[in-house]
Amino acid sequence: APETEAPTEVPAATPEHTRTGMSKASLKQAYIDNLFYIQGRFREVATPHDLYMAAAFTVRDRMLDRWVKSAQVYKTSHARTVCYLSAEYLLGPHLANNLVNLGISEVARRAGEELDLDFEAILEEEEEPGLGNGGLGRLAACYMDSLATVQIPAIGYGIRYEFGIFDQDIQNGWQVERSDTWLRNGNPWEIPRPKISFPVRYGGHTEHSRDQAGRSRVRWVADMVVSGVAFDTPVLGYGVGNVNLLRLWKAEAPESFDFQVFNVGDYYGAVHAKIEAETISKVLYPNDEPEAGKELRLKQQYFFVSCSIQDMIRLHLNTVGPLETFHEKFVAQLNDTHPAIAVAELMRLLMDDHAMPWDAAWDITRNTFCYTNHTLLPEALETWSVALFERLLPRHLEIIYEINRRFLDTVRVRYLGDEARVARMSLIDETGGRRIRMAHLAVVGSRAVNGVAALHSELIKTTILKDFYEMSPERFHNVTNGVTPRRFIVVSNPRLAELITEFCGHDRWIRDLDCLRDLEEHAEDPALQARWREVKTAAKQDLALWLSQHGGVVLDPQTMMFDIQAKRMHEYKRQHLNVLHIIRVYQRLKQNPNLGMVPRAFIFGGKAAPGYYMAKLMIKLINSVAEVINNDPQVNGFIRVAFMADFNVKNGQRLYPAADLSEQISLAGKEASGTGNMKFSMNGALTVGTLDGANIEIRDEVGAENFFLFGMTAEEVRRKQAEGYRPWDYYHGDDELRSDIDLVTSGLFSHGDTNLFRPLADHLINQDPFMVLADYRAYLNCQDRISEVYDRPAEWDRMSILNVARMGKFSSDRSIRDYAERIWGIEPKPIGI
Ligand code: F55
Repeated sequence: APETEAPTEVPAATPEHTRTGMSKASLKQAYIDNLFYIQGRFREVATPHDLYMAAAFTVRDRMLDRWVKSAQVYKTSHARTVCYLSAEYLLGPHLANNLVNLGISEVARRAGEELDLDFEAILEEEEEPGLGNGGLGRLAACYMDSLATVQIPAIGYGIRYEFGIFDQDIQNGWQVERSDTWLRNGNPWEIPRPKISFPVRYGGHTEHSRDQAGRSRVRWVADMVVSGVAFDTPVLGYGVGNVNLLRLWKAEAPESFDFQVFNVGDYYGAVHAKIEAETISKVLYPNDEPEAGKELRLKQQYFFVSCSIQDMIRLHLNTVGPLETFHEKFVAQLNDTHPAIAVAELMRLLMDDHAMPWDAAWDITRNTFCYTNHTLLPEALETWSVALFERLLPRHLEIIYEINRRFLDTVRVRYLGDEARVARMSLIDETGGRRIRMAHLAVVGSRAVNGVAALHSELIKTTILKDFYEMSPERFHNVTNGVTPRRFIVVSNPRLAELITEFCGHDRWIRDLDCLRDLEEHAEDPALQARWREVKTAAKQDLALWLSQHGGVVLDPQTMMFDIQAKRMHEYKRQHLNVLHIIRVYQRLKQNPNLGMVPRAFIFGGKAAPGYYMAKLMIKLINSVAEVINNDPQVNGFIRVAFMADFNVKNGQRLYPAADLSEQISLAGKEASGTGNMKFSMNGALTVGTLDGANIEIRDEVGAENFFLFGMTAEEVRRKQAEGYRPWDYYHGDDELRSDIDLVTSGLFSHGDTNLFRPLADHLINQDPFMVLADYRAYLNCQDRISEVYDRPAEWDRMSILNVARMGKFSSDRSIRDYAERIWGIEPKPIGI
């Protein structure tokens, strides 16, 4: 009888793509079906957006198989899991990336061709989820890709902002912000989980009492409650069966908050309360520095942290339990201090909701969290006023006070009589208004602390966390950042990927970036160099075409060196140093039109925080200089300036492949790591850079002779600042520098207005906190050397090949393995395809 027969097995010989619906024929059929059944369209009348949605659903369907299997394996094997807590995920478009990670880019492209689809146009149609500001948010996205690829069970927790980072327009040279409506047309990559939702409370007061056993218990009576609902996005590993989870929380008014129940007769008040709840996940704060005193920002942080910790506890109790082993099941990585309130929240949940005594709860908490610091800039260290905390999170304030009391007792015992040290280390800054130091909370509540590049991790120990390092040096680590080669080579630079594959073996290097070393022995091979140059020129052509269609600047990809600085606009990143170099070249050309220099396109991209006046003025300056230079026939055959509007992940992917020169010119000691530096170099750009952040390690890897170094070291910077830095002396001591700065305020770039750029110039001459003037001469000299080398193509190409060949270290797979081995103590859980 049929019932007794063994289930029909798919014969092992059947190719994998046929069994899993990934053959060309099944992709075509699935696509047509999705277009019809989900979008309700025939091919003939479908809009570009319909065509994109059908492609997205076709790909998503093919991820679900692996996703469900991963979830099963993770659950039944009680796998130890990493929870990455981050207020930001700067994901970038999913479609192309998921095709690559599924291993079906090629077959999908062919299926598309047979359906007469414009593949590139479909990819273009996707609105990227820009749920982050810059490096920190993009790092979280790279780490999600690598966690899955190196097969570590992980959940990324964050906020499902309805509006991500603003879209940037340039109008009359100024930045104009437009709101980012990425969800307008629906998001095919997420799966709403209305049943996975948690209450999050704010405000009110606490009530202290004792239970029957005489133990003290605390009840927090809040005066506002919102509900966090999970939205899940699967994250594929490359070439493996592992699929991890990105779980983002959306704030809603809880059902119990319904009109009748709470607000009889106050219809308006009820709707207002609902809107107030939904406001919490409405918009990403567009600053890459903390907003002082913004209540909504603290609400956002607590909102996603509380949902995430409640979810972790639920998962733990559903599987292994009991709560005493929570830290064996989970390790939670704090992406900077934005989620640091998690320390107090886990304590609260363990003690108040699960009746655990303080010591046991503290043990678990401290063994659960690890903290990554991303900045040394004092103004970027997050603090919250005690008053705000008391109003919003009264119970957490009590817990923080108690953590602090116990912690400071250990400091006092360790350093008898050193009350100055106690004050420095306190979680509460008592100088001025009382404020909670979130970095101190993160350090005290964590098992491990790390910086994001070797120099940065060293500087942490001697500056902002010096006292903590002295007390427990064994808890301090370095994990140098990395970026994913899937998105930043394979997806964004397919020509280069193909060329690399010829030398480094298909697939191998994409999973193990150290394999790029196989290129090294061919670095001087003229045949490879010629093809290398073709690949670069083709990418430059793509970019030039795109720029000419968006903004109108015409660049010559054949003759011009593409010199690119793309990153958030910030004084410490010194985009104005780059501008001073442009102005110097301009003046030289004006003095001698027959200079015979190497033609250059100076390309910029980057957003300024909407309230950061100086950064916005730098954008205006770049565009103003561009206008003059690009329209001056005496020079525009040699130099052109372009500002790419709306630098985001998608647009970044157009820039990295096309760069000859990568500008990484921050003042030494200020850029914690940088990650754009890695993306450029991996795509064959040479770097002009200071000894800052990961530049140092990039230079160590690629070789000092293949890196254009200039400027002071962090130590020299420290010394000069201690001696008293006087930018005024540089201004008066260097005729060319003075003439370049004076040209900025001469009115040449501002239609005669000598005041427009005055704040910028004055700030440089009088304060210059990031020592632009001190590094100016070294930078110019270095740029001259660069031009000379660019004039010798064989030498340049050799250097470029060696850069790519030696960038293996900067794969985020390596970073994640470092975390797994040195910090998390977690093993891969391989899942086959
Ligand atoms: C965002 C919000 C706040 Cl409140 C503060 C900072 C940020 C932010 O975006 N920071 C950021 O991007 N930091 C960068 O992190 C990168 C990843 O580690 C580093 O490479 C980079 O040096 C650092 O500036």
